[in-house]
Amino acid sequence: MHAWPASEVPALPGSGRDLRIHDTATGGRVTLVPGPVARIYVCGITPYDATHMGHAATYNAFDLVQRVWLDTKRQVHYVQNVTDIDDPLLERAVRDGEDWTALAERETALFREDMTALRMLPPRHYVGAVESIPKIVPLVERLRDAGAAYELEGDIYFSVAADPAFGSVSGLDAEAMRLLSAERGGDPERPGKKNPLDPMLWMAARPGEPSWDGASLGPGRPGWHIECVAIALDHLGMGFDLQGGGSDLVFPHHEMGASHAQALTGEHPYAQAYVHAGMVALDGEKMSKSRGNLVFVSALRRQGVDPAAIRLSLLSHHYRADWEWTDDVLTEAVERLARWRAAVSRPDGPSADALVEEVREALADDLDAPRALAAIDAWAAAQSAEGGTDEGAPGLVSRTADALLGVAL
Ligand code: 5CA
Ligand code: ZN
Repeated sequence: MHAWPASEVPALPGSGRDLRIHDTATGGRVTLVPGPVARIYVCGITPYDATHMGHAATYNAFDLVQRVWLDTKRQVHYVQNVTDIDDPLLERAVRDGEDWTALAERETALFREDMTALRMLPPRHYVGAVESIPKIVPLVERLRDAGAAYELEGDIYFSVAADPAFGSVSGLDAEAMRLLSAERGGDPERPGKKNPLDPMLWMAARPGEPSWDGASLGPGRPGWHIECVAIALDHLGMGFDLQGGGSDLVFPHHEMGASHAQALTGEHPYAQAYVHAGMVALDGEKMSKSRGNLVFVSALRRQGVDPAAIRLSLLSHHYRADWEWTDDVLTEAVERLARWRAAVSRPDGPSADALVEEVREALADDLDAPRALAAIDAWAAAQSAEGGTDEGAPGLVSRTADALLGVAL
């Protein structure tokens, strides 16, 4: 699959700082010190509806990670998937009497447009589940042949008992896992499983549903977690720097993904850090395609909202916080954007050297975007109150907002 075009990232004077970020697995901060090429995998969309503010907030968080790394002069090898075959996509296609491939292609195209408008840096590899099936099948066969997977009425399940480290990503107890598994695509009630939590790796073909050649597995389609593992191992390998997604993916998705990969390779860990963005809500409930309480990026763009203001709305919340989308959030962002643009449009201003360092430090400190915004707010306020004589300052502020926050002034 192709990704979307990259916006330019201006170089800043001096050099960036290493990222200290909250890791779900350890429950504390870790300092990530990647090699010259930082490796990140972020779980992509299931394309059955348009990009909502919750998705955008999650991708914003991991875009900041990339920008911090680029500022340290590293390259970034970023991989993202598209879950272009899964139950919710098929269910929506049936509901709307639409071909499921057409639905997935249309929504993926809209996602690319939204990401481009928001200046989210594209992944180097943007990979669909369907195109990955030839990579997934041999992994499932290997797990089965190693005794880490078993068959149940034609379906193949992963045995969580095969990974001694199972549970170390989420740190949840068995009961909490069971509840979340039932809520998030698992089938803990299905009789015959070795452990109720065991997730499906390969689903045997069902009448009326699409299926693919699974070699010795028989015709069917891939489970959700093995999809991301196959793509991440193919493009990044074990021990990559950061696995990202929203906090709704901690369990089962990222727990199971880590276990699949650890059982396959005998190595630990799958990722150096597991990083999760908070959930964005509307009217008190998590924004989700299944609930339908959505504010779409594309709808705001159609209404003429500047994408930079949408981006500032996202940046005004800490990525780990759960927060509520309201009209006021957007109104404040529109006002902030106007203040910043007025401040950088003058030929000179107060020195911005300290501001660059403050924004760098804020982001390196667990992606504290609100603190970064406050630093630029303070510069803009000083510019409007007393101005300054530094001719390079307005340009430097613009480049800082663009390079580190993805906001074009
Ligand atoms: N395709 C899978 C991941 S492999 C999936 O979860 N797709 S999704 O379309 O449901 O979500 C895409 C990304 O947005 C995931 O990282 C998910 O955690 C995140 N996300 C979904 N809803 C919200 C929300 N309300 N707030 C913040 N992030 C969200
Ligand atoms: Zn995923």
